[in-house]
Amino acid sequence: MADRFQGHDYYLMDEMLTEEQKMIRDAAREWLKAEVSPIIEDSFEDAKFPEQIVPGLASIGAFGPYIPEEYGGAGLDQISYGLIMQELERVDSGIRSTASVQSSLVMYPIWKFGSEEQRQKFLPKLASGEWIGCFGLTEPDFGSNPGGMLTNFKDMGDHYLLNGSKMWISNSPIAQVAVVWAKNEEGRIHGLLVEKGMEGFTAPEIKGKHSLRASITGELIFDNVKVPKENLLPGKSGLGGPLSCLDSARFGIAWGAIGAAMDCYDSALRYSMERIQFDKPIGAFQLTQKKLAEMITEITKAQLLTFRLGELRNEGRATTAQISMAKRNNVDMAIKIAREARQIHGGMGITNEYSIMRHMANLESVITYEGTHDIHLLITGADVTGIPAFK
Ligand code: TGC
Ligand code: FAD
Repeated sequence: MADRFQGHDYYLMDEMLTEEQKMIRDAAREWLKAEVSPIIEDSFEDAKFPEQIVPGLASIGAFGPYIPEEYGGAGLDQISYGLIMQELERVDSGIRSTASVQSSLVMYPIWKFGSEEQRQKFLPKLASGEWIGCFGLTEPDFGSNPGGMLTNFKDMGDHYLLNGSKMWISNSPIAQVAVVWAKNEEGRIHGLLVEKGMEGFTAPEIKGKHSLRASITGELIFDNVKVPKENLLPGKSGLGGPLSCLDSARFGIAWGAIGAAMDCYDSALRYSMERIQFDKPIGAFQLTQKKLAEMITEITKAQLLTFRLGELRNEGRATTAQISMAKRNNVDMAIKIAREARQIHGGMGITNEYSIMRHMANLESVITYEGTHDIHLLITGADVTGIPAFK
């Protein structure tokens, strides 16, 4: 079915965007409608990441939107980055995932913590999509608690020897480079750039996902991998390294979730005008109107929250806890809207003629990765009380 999506801007927030921000958003929307909407249901059904869209993703600035142009990035501000993530997730969370990982979890740490040689070697290839990257933090026994990780490396004089494994890694089977977080002999966490083809390094795919099927997910297995010393990220050690990357990715997800919610609302609004029951469009019934009115209210609140967060991030003032609040609120909002939109579509809502079930299934991953719904609540709780309740 043709992509008939129209954006929703109840509080005239476009007036707060610059001409450049609107242009970037509209260009992304147009490209996605033409190139990704027609294939996304098949990609989801086949559980296959559509690798042919990678150059197009690069062309709309989805890889490293805020990375400086000297490294191949688009040099954009944080609101532009957010708007691109919104447009990507409006079509599919898995496509946004690919771009989030590439930008905020691979390019960001290389840019922020890498040496100049590492920036020159990796960033332009990642920005153009010639290389895909992945980010290995989670382990089979350490998800919400990454600080407990077992993956480790030893200093062997002329190289490091890396052992361990990572689980649930977006893009890993197709990645040329993995940013891997591992402990040194003193137990201090560092980032290592592990490249495809290094002996002892494999990245098998995780199959059987009922969610995020258009994104490829895998493991990372390190069996005595010799990592050259120049592949250690020199600029940061400790859990704060990966956690600061998560700040950037979670910010993008907060915007992305608005895209998924808008798509569900847009579809439900149109369907409620076109579907006739009891001789009336179902949108004429109060119960349908209640659903639609609550959806647009929640979307509008999320847009305002997230726009302000974008301003704070542009000024370098957004806190981790503020980002957590937006990620948690917006993903929860989007999942609830997807469920309500599915009801408005009746039986048709469960089919692949509409994007609703795909969004709903995808959002089950989004509410878990990058910090679960409850972990983000605890981050807010710790922030307002000063008492961390994680342990
Ligand atoms: P905690 O003691 O709070 O902090 C440890 C050290 O890190 C520092 N820190 C930060 N630094 C920079 N930026 C931040 N946002 C930071 N947050 C904390 C902190 O100051 C401390 O530094 P130091 O020098 O004292 O060592 O850490 P904790 O072990 O108590 O854990 C806190 C908790 C639970 C909030 C954290 O571990 C957490 O966020 N857990 C959730 C894990 C998670 O989100 N994993 C995501 C994996 S990646 C992913 O899912 C990608 S999905 C693909 C896609 O995006 O599409
Ligand atoms: P657990 O940590 O075992 O949590 C299980 C449940 O326990 C949750 O409900 C959680 O909220 C709850 N819980 C845990 N601790 C507490 C606590 N202290 N208090 C209260 N409740 C608690 N990781 C990467 O590193 N890179 C990636 O690219 C990546 N991509 C992913 C892609 C997909 C599709 C998925 C599903 C996951 C991905 N992840 C990735 C991993 C993701 O970040 C983790 O799944 C997430 O952090 C949760 O970890 P877990 O699954 O081990 O759940």
